[in-house]
Amino acid sequence: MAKDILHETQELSLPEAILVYVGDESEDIIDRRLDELAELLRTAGGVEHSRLIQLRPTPDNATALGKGKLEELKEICNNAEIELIVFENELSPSQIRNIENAVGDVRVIDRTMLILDIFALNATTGEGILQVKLAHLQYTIPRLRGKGTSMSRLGGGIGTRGPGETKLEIERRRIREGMTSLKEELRQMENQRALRRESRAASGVVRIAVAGYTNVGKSTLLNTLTGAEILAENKLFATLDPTTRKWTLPNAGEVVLTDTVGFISNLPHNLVEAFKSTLSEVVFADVIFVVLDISHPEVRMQYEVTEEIIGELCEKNKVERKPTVYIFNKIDKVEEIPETILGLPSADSVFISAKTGQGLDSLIETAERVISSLKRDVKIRLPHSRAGLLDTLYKSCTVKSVEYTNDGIEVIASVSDKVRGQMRDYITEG
Ligand SMILES: Nc1nc2c(ncn2[C@@H]2O[C@H](COP(=O)(O)OP(=O)(O)OP(=O)(O)O)[C@@H](O)[C@H]2O)c(=O)[nH]1
Ligand SMILES: [Mg+2]
Repeated sequence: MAKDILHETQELSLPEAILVYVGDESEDIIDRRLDELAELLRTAGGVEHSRLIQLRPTPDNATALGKGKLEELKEICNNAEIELIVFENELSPSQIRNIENAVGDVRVIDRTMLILDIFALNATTGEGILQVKLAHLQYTIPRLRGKGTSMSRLGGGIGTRGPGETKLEIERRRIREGMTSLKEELRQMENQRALRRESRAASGVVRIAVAGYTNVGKSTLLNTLTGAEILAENKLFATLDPTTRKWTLPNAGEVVLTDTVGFISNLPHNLVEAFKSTLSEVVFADVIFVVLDISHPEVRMQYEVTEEIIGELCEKNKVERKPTVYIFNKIDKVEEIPETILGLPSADSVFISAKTGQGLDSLIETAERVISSLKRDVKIRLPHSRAGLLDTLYKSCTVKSVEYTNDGIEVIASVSDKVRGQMRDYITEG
């Protein structure tokens, strides 16, 4: 309910907008970037009015656009009564203010601010909302600082009036205090998350994380596989809060699947920081399902961004990259396998439609195969008469400790399902 109201006000406050790009990338790349920006705008409840592109190696320090283009922008805004301009480029606080001053009564935002807006709309749980708040505050502090410097420089002209220096100081302190307590609250939630994760790990149930670029169909897949009722819609970042559901496989038994927050290229740094606990769920799983949208022209970029983010998360959390199944989704939308996926992983990859159910058999088969090759810690007690089996263990798995006792040889080893089967009679735990 509250969310609906938010959506409505958002639609009212985000009317038609001009999308602006400054840079000198190729035409293709510019189109792609602006298409994605248009999708973000649509998700936030806005409508694209037109696009303005300025080809120049670097944005202008003061106004991002050059003089002529800025004039052009002003004219379009006046003629079409535009109230919002969204820059693809990251803008500094002073650039935003200068452009707003030059163009008139128009709100200027950049891609990061748009993404922050969408996150604010879509966060539903306590943790999600706190994470968004933190990201917002982290974004606000430098903006305030910018206002402060310009204030002292310009002496506070009309249209640049912000809080005075003292007020600004108070405001900044208030935000910093707010951030400290938010971080503390988040840290506690993160601890709870870690505890839940540990107890799941201890239970020995295989955990699978469903990861991938935003809007590729992760939630739809989870819903199809488990009968969950997670919101799935044609909007970016529909899911911000990880949801976990049981999934029963015919041969591998029960596993748990976790839906995760979608990735996007150039994920704003503030968001990565704020969402690091939720994002990290991906790399703590035993298996990763990387979902890709085979019908999307940018499927290769989706793949690259996903791999990059997972790699960074592994590094940050100091965990190994887990076995991965690549799921090319939305196969119902293409007539044949497109060339765009040439060179993308083909081992442990499947083609499916989460919507129609096509290909789910092969997903189940592949998942079971990957699960059965997973290694898990077990305790084994070998009778002295079977000491020879220790050799087998050394050869086929990772032996973590060996202790000779009167009752036999106590071994802790990380083993695959196959070895587990072979050692069945001697396993005492796990
Ligand atoms: N045609 C078709 N559409 C699909 C398929 N899977 C998902 N979709 C649609 O794609 C859109 C996005 O699906 P979601 O499941 O919300 O995607 P997501 O990856 O969870 O997205 P975020 O939570 O925003 O990151 C929805 O409109 C789905 O109906 C599919 O196999 N075929
Ligand atoms: Mg989702």
